[in-house]
Amino acid sequence: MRTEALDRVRLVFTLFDADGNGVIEADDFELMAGRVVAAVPETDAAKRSTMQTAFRTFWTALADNLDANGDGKVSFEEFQAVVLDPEQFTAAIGEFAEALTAVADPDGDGLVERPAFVAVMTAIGFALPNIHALFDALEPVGTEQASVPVWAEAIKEYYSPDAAGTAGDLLVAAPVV
Ligand SMILES: [Ca+2]
Ligand SMILES: [Ca+2]
Repeated sequence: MRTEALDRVRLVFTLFDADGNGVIEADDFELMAGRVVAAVPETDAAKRSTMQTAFRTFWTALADNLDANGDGKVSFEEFQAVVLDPEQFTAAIGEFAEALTAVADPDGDGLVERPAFVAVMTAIGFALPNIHALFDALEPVGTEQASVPVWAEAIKEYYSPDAAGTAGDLLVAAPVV
């Protein structure tokens, strides 16, 4: 496994453990979905509902594949297996990425404005300087809008164990002050 992938796994585990109790559970995904919905209040009910479903599907895929001892919780030790067999999560991650980015694009024009991008990524738990660095990497210079499909691809790539030097690594990098 690449170091970059392990760093991402560590960060993703921390983010997914939304209530910070040290394990990932169904409640964490409900909490995260609620935060994202609150971050983009202008998004319509259909997109919200699709996103909530995608978050639940993602949790189910994680639990089915990673909860080795069947206690309904995914510990960090269990979670590390995500990078050993990422293909099992490709479909769930794809659905998650599409639904999450759609919520940040309420008018559905395929572009996300910086404030909506920042609101959603902050709701997920990323650090502000890293969020802006990722937006700058995705955005055609000076437009203050990024492509929603390019963002969704960056999310999918983020989970790839062999990827290095990806835009998503900007989320792991130490915040630039
Ligand atoms: Ca938790
Ligand atoms: Ca477990």
